Amino acid sequence: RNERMAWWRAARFGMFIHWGLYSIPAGTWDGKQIHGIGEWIMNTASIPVADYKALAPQFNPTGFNAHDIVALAKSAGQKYIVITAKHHDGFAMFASKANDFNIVDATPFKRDPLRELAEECKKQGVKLGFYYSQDQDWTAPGGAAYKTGDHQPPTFHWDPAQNGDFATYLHTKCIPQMKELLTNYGDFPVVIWFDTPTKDMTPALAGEIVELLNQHPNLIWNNRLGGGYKGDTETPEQYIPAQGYPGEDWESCMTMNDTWGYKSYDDNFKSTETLLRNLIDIASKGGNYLLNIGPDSHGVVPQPEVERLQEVGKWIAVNGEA
Ligand code: JFZ
Repeated sequence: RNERMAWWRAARFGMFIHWGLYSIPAGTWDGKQIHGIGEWIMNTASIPVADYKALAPQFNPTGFNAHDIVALAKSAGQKYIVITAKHHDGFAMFASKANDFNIVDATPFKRDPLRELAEECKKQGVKLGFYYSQDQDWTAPGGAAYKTGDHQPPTFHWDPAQNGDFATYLHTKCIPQMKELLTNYGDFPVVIWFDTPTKDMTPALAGEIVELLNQHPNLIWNNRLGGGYKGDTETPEQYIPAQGYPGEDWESCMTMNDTWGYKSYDDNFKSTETLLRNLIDIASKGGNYLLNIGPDSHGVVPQPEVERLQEVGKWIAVNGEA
C-alpha cells in the first residue's frame, strides 16, 4: 500500500474536472434558473430522460484542448487530474461499447476526451484518474437516484423510464464500462473516484466491483464505493478537517465557485488567496487538495478558473514546493 500511495502522497495538489452534457443547460432549464449544483440539473429540475438525452446531439465541444488543460494543471503545480468519466446523468464522456449514451456515439463531436487527456498526461508527466458514478445513474433503467424535490420513495425516480433493477444496471452498464475505463487508456487511470453510494450497493454487488479493481494492483480508489468498503482515501468535501485524518490518506475536494459542473451565471469565485490558504492548510495537515474546474459546453475552461490556477502556480514557483 505504501508503495502504491507514494506518488499520491507526494502530489498534494490535483485538478478535478466536472464536465458533461449539463454544461449545455449550464444551470438554466425552460428559461428558469435552477438552484443548486449544475451537474445535478436533471434531478433538480426533474427533467425527463428523453429530454435530457436530447442534449447529446447538441454537444459539440470543439474548443476542448487536452494539451492546454494538462498544461494548465502543470502550470498550477497540480500533479494529477481526475475527470468525470460518467456523472450521475449516466452520460459517458468516453468511447463505450457497453452503452451508446456516450460522447463518441451520441454526439457530433465523436472524439474521446479521456483518450486525448491520457495521451497528453503521458506526454506532460501528469497522472490521470477517472471519476465514475457507479451507483446513481439517472438515464439507465435501474440506476439509483438521490432524492430531491418531491421525488417519491423507494426509488426517487421521476420518470418511468428510470425504473428497473439495480443489479441489472450494474451488470449491463456500470461494470462493463468500468472494464473499458480500466483497460482502454494505457498507463491510466491511476485513480478511480467513486461517488454517492446508496443502499442498493450491497456488499455483494460492491464486491464484484472490488474484484475488478483488484486486478489493477496499483490503482487508488476512494471511500465512496459503498457496500462497506473503505477504499484508500478519505474524501472530505468542501471543507478541511481541523486535525486532518491522522494515519490516513485524505483529499479535500473543492469548487472555486458554488458548482462543480459549469453554470453560466455562477461567478461567486473564491480569491486566489483563499485557494492558496486552502492548499497550504491541507498540505500542512498531510492531505491533498483536489480543486475543481468546470469547462463549458464548448470545452473551454472559464477564464476566472484559468486565472486563479495560473496565479496559484506563480505563487508556488516563487515560494517553493512544500
Ligand atoms: C457528489 C456529487 O453528487 C456532486 O455532483 C459532485 O460530483 C461531488 C464531488 O460529489 O456530491 C457529494 C458527495 C458527498 C458529499 C457531499 C456531496 N458529502 O460526503 O458530504
